[in-house]
Amino acid sequence: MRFIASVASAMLLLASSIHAHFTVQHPQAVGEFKDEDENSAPCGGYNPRISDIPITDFHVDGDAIATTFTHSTGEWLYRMTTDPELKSNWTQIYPIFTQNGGGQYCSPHVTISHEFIGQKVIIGITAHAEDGFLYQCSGVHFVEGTGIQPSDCKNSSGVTSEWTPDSILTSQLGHPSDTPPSARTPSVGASSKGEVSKGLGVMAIVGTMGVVVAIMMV
Ligand SMILES: [Cu+2]
Repeated sequence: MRFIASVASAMLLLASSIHAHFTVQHPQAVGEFKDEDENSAPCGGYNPRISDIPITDFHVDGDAIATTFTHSTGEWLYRMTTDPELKSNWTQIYPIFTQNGGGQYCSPHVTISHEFIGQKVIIGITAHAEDGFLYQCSGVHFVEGTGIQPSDCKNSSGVTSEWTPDSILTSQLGHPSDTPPSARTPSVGASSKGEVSKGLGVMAIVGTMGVVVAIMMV
């Protein structure tokens, strides 16, 4: 009996460690950490209001972002937004990279444009792991200067990283519906734009007819 119980608890422990995805050490993550909600955008099952959360000073000339990853490989995107609703305006603040090897990873010198000094924003830390996108957020106040590197800003042994263009992660930036079409396709001329919208109109009509036919058939 006792043997079965200890095996069961060991398996439970193993299962819980497998599902931890990742945690954030710096800057302090906001909200209660909920493992099962970590795949929910933008912050892992939590919608922080910048006025209600702990805020950490983040030095624009270089400060640390540190995480602990339970997967053996994945891509990372650090982003930020000044949108209080956290719905749009996500801007990349560091090159996307691949982490090989699980465990601690620290980017000691993430820099921010000086135009944001004095602002309080949400930094989003997003991982693209084998089980999909995973999200955490931190509330920061951008201040002048360079931060003192925290003592736990280090990589676990055997962890390596390399810059990776990850187009799937890039889709987590901005917000497509907030971008006017002209800004999305600056090279399209006025006349061809007309053709495009005419084409879209036909597609919309065909689509509507399809729906009507589908309804009639039901
Ligand atoms: Cu995971």
